[in-house]
Amino acid sequence: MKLYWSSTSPFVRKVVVSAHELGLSDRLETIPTRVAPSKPDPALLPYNPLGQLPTLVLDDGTVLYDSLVIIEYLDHMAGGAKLIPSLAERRIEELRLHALCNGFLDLLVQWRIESLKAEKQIALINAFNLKASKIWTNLEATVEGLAQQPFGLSSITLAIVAEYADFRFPKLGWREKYPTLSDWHQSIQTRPSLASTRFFDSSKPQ
Ligand SMILES: N[C@@H](CCC(=O)N[C@@H](CS)C(=O)NCC(=O)O)C(=O)O
Repeated sequence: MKLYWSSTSPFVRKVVVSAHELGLSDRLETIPTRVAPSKPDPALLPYNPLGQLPTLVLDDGTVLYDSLVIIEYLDHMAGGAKLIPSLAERRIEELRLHALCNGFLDLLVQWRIESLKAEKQIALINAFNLKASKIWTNLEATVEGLAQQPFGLSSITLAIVAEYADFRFPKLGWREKYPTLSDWHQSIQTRPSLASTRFFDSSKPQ
């Protein structure tokens, strides 16, 4: 399977960490790809008209996106219900928490794009700040319950929120403000799936 990949994409990382947790990482051939909303990659568009990463091309030519669909597919390949529970109540809660964490990743990616612009929209930055503080507070209250659950889709996505915030927003200081979340992340960050897939900026020397 070919995975259109970038070392800085939190959505790609969800897929790579999930594959690792499921014992499928050696089945992924990664295709390094650079995309930005203003710079679609012409080589990716024939597979994914959204021009987004991650995109997975199966050996029979079937194309899958986005990250949630790819993870659901990998979970089925591994026997099912390993990362996403099958029973309705647990499944819905897992998907809701994933939606919160994944929406936070969307916000953080948009925030970074905006913060790199010469002329920033202050109203947008203010809205990002407001929503981020509400989301962190919600996650701080939720994480103790999450720690009791198997390490699945929502835990993976939350771990990536924490690491993406450290990677792209090192001055945010979220660890001091949200200590339960920070302690949880410290307790899981040595998992091989996370330790072997850290973010890195390929445009800078390692
Ligand atoms: N909902 C998608 C979001 C994917 C996404 O936003 N990927 C970014 C890279 S971090 C991208 O491809 N951006 C380029 C674009 O939107 O044109 C997912 O979960 O896979």
